[in-house]
Amino acid sequence: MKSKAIEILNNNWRNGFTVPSENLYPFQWKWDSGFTAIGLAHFNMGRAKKEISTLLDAQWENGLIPHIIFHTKSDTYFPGADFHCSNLHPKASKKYKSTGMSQPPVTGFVLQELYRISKDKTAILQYIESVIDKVYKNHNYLYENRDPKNEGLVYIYHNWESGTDNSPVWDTIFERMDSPEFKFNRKDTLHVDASQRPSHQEYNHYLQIIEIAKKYAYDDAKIAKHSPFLVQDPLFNTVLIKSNESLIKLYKLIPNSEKKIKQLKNWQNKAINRFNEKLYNQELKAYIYYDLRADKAIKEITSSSFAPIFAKIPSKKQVEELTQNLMQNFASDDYYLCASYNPKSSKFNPKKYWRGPVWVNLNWMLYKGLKEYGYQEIASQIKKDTLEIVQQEGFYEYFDPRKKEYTKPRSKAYGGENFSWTAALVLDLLNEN
Ligand code: 2M8
Repeated sequence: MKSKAIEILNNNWRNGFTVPSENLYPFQWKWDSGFTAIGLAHFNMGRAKKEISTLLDAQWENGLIPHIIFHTKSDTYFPGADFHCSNLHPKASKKYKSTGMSQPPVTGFVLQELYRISKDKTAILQYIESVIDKVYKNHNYLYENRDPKNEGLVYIYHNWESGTDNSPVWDTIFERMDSPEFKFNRKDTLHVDASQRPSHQEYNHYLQIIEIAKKYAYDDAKIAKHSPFLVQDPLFNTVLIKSNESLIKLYKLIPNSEKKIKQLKNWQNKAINRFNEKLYNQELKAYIYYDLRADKAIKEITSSSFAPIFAKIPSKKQVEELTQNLMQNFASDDYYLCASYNPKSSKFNPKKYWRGPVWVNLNWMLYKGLKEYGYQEIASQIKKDTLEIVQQEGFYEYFDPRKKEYTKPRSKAYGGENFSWTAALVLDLLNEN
């Protein structure tokens, strides 16, 4: 399994960065890049560093790190740089074409992972010193521009910023939108069966939100006022909090960092308190989403509802409730951990992208968090489930959570093949003692 994972990462390497999956995703994606660097670090630290440096090189002058960096031309993906027109923003990267939105800010905790994995702590610390301020600047951008009510929680303005693109959570937002019918040719469905991808109507909404952002030249304050999609997402905020914590730990190893540590701690305290106050739902015993445009909570349980375990956000009581919920509703004897959407809901679709399938990056985060809290048994089950489905099906993008399907001969793995973060994170799990 290890050698296959390395082979995939080698094949997906493109002279400075890794594509998530050939043809389906032919550019550099922000959070994919971070997860991939963790895998690369196990066999080629130079490449792991290069992956992160390339990503950070595309940072905008205002601190935003874009969600896609279009390093090369490709006609296998839509929408490309010409649709996004991110150069409408005066502080967009002049060096690279990119989208005008971001993705979960993984880079902080990824640097800490590189430090953990590296055998040469002096050399890796030297590297971290050379890039860490860019990551800090990214967090500063988020708190200054994505938190209009100064709550300590940042918003996302597009479902693509969440990383969980077509989660049923966004349905109520799209129902409120009156998006036009765009004329475009889908490219994703040339590579993957349409039943495993978002619908055409959903793409109309995705494109419409971008059109609105373009109308305001990607200005954050105007987006906060006018975007039909404005959400405090538990996953995005979890990742930011986890990365804050990593930056604090790493800055402690770097001289003259007191001011930044102080600021990070301020962000962190405020964020964790507000997160628990606003996003923990006592009745559902899970973290939920907040729709800032409608000014109300979206009470849905997804794998993101458990993600705060990764950043030590829940109290002991909350983590007990969360794990009971996870085991009762998402595990039982019938499902592999962890479905991306509540398997007991009528909208659960075990094959369709973020509406049900298991994703390795979410499993990896849950595994790490549960272990830290001392839930060794559930953590081990997540690791075992992850390795079992990949072993049986291959390094796919997402997997069917229904165990009984695995007794049948047809494929239970969906989306892109030879998927980079699946390979990278499986490699990380396999390299653990
Ligand atoms: C998926 O999203 C892209 C748009 O960003 C797409 O469907 O075209 C998501 O799973 C996202 O989380 C991921 O980063 C990206 C590349 O793997 O693919």
